[in-house]
Order: sequence, then C-alpha cells, then structure tokens
Amino acid sequence: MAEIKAEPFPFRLDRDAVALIVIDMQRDFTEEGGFGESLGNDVARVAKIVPDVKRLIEGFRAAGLPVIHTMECHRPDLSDLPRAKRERGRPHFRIGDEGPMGRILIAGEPGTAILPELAPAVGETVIEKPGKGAFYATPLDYILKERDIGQLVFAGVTTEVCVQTTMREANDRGYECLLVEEATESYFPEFKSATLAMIRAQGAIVGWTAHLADVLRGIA
Ligand code: C5J
Repeated sequence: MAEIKAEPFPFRLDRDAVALIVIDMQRDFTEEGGFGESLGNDVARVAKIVPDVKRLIEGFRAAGLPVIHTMECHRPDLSDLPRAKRERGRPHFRIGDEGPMGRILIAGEPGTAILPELAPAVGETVIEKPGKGAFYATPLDYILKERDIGQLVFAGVTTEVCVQTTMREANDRGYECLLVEEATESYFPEFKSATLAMIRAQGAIVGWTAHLADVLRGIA
C-alpha cells in the first residue's frame, strides 16, 4: 500500500486494485468546431489540461497500471439518444448534426475521437457511453469487477458533468475514487472548485482529491 497525499486525508493506494479512468478527452469537448464550443463554451480552458492528463496516463502506463478511456457518443441512428438530451440547450449544432468535424458526438466521427495526444494504447479499454455517467448503459462495472479493481483515479472533462457523475456512480457501486486536480477541468472555473469541494466534503463523501505530482509519486 502506498499513501498518496490527498484531501480530506491521505489515500491508501492498492496497486493491485487501481485503474485510471480518463473521461471524455474528445475533440468535441476541447476543440473549436465541436459540441462544447457550439454550446457557447470557451474550449481553450479545458484544452489546457491535456499535458497534465498525458503525464498522468504515462505515469500509469509506466507503472504497469490499467488505463481506461471513456467517450461520450451515440449511435449513428441516434437510437441511444433521448429526445430530451438532443433538444437540450441552444447549440449551433445538436448531437447528430453535421458539424465542421463530422456528425456531433456520433461514434466513429472525427470530432468524437479522443485527442491524438491522449489516444488509447493498444489493449487499453475504451468505453463508449451515451450518458454523462460512464456506468450508465455500459459494461464498465462488469469490466472492473472482472479485473478485481476497487479503486479509481479520475481525470478528464468536464469536472462537474461527466467526471462528477461517473465518480458518484462509482462511489455508489463501492469503488474508492480519487480525482486529480490538474487533470480535470470545467468550462466554468467556479464549477470546478465547487465540485472538488463537494467530492471531498464530509470525510470524502464521494472521494478524494489530490495533486498530480503526489499521485505520480504514489504510483511510481
Ligand atoms: C458534457 C462531459 N459536458 N463530458 N459532457 O456534456 O462532461
């Protein structure tokens, strides 16, 4: 067991039972012309974390620990896209529409892809998810339980939407969750800090938060 400096108290890392979950580091959320921008967001804010997410992924790979990636996306026929989700907001492009990087958030389209700098390595699991949470309508829980994984380290975007939703789902399923502060971002700085605070409040009611350098030291 290694101890990682974390909030609200140190995180006891079990190297035999931990995985990194990288949430939705897709072009559609981080590049101009994608879904995030079409909703009126400044995507440059979230793109800034890419080097730190890369360091975290490389740290896990170097330590021989599993890395799992998620992608928010839908089937080309939109059969897994609830009308309420498609019609929400006032984006220039709705999910499924043809945008500058192909059809918005549709599996296989260029804009839906994970950023090339953070591309999954051969053998790493990629979870395609139609919801905000990575456990909803996916085999993620089954895959983790098959590998006896009980601790999840989180990175990705956006902090208060898909990252937080997945952490809450994981918490309810019995996983210990740790969010790496420099490796997650929101379009809204106040939402990021509120999410970090609410995750670790009340004695880690959802999980822990830690700094990248401390996590890298803990897994090395
Ligand atoms: C959003 C996500 N923000 N990956 N998706 O709709 O957080």
